[in-house]
Amino acid sequence: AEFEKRTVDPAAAEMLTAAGEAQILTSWDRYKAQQPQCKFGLTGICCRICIQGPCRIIPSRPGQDKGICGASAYTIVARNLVRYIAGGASAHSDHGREIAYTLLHTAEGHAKDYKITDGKKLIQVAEKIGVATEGRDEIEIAKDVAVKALEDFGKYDHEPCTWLNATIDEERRLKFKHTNIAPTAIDRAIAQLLHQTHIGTDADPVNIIFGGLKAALADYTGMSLATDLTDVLFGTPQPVLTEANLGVLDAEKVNVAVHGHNPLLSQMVVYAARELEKEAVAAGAKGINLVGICCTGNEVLMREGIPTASNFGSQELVIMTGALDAMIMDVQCISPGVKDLCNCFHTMLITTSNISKVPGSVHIEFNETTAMEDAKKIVKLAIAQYGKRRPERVKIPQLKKQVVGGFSYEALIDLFAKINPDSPISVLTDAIAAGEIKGVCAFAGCNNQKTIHDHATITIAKELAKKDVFLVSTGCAAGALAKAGLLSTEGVEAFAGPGLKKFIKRLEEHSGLNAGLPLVYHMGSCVDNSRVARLWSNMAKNMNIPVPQLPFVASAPEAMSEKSISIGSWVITMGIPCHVGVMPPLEGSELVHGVTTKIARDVFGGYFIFETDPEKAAEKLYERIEKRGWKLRV
Ligand code: BF8
Ligand code: SF4
Repeated sequence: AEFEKRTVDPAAAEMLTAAGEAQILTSWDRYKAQQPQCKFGLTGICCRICIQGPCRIIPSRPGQDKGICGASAYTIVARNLVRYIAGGASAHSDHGREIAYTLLHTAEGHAKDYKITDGKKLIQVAEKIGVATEGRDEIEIAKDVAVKALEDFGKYDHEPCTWLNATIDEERRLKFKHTNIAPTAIDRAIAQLLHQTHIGTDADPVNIIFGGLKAALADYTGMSLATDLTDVLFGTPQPVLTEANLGVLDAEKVNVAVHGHNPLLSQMVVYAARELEKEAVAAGAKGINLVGICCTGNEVLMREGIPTASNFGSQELVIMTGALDAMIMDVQCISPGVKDLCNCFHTMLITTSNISKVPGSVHIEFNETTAMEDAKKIVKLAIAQYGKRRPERVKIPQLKKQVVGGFSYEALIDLFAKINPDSPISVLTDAIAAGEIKGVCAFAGCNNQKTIHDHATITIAKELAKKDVFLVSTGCAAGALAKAGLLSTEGVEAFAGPGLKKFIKRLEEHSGLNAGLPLVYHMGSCVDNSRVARLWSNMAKNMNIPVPQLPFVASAPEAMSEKSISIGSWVITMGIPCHVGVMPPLEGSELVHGVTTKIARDVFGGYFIFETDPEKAAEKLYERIEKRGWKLRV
């Protein structure tokens, strides 16, 4: 019963009990040990930007109502907030840059293990960004597309980034121009934001926030090109049947987890594991069982149907099963605490990126020029590790749910086209106009120890489904929904309201798939929130309204990372209300809080809704959907 307060995932609860009995500490214990957390930090009024600090603001105390340099609470809160965006945009866009380099090197023949898998997508992307396609072969086009992508990082003209400009409508183009927040180069927007928030540069909180929004749109740019080019290299996801939760581990096979974000690695591991199946059998196993954790797990779930073992919050507990032979990590959201768990079991932690190492783990540098060789080396280590597994310590919770995933924007459109081939998106927008479904909510983001693991995400999704809201998801939110069975037809039966059920069943009848359609549509990893943006922009276009009038909302019920803050920030900038279920550190300034929740609404139409109670959050989100939908129907 105690663990009910920690997680609503029964498999995670089982493993937490086991960890408790074995006196193995996890992030749950460390969260507790951190209490109480510092109020100055929690409300954003601790400044450590220069080494005169830390300066902590007490508004009521003369002299301490400002930092040593004279910075007010609003300056400090704004600076701290936008520096998260700089961090998030760096992570997402650097990921995008690696994909772009690999596409370039593939076209130049230096990355021989990669190829252009989706030529159709390549042509579409080329046309979108103005690269000539007529009479040219794929390699030439791919090279130009990759160069254009790389230019978005550092071009020196004053035009907005190509991937941004090509994917927004005229109304937003003008809005971003008038507010001067369209980035001209991704790296510049991030570097400029760090400059802007250096001691003694910008003290104006509103100006600082607008600088933050420019970096957030740089984040969007990097994500959009990452999704596009990954689809070109590995294929655009199509509906796929798989499973989620710890029950996907197989006691009789070599269990290998890919963890992190970069599909350049995880996709190669998928290929390598297929080739090395026989070696696993020679080692006494029944084969290789590849599972995913976090977003790289989402990447290979979407394209290859690789099952999900866990999301961010329960990553350590995959090792707690005693059945994981190797955890292969690349970058982002890998808790260093996994190494402590590995030390208690036979699990080998393998790092692969030169910017992402963990002391005591095995490092196999992964290079695009030797990708397959590297991936095989890694998988072979996992196979060798299998022999060290201690069967008496294996305890796999027999819990898993079916997942129907793979809903890229294209896959959703294909699904709609079965009903209306002339205007597929109308299938969705007509249903909204008719009131059959009320609108769309996109779930994104993480797990956060400040919330009960998976609880808010699942609760809000169920509430909105009941009220006939069409649901899509990405990232670790999708992981939470997957483990709860909401990415399967089981979810439709249990939770869809009458209108939503009718809508999904109508799609299902025409789908031609050999599985029922899910309640929530998995659109991919966190960078794939670009797919979600594509969905709302094409819905708005089809309905002939600007995005801020669309009954479309977003929710990050368990936001945690800097990346989730940068995503949320571009989401509101695009005109979408965005709920966040964890209070970010900005209560130390009424002004900054007001800008993100109110002023943003006047300027962009999108704004943050901070609400830590999931039931209330669902009500607030629904109210926004209703209001926008109602305006459309009168
Ligand atoms: O990019 S949802 S915990 S894994 S940040 Fe991280 Fe958050 Fe998960 Fe993916 Ni996204
Ligand atoms: Fe203090 Fe100003 Fe330095 Fe921040 S920048 S630590 S408020 S002196």
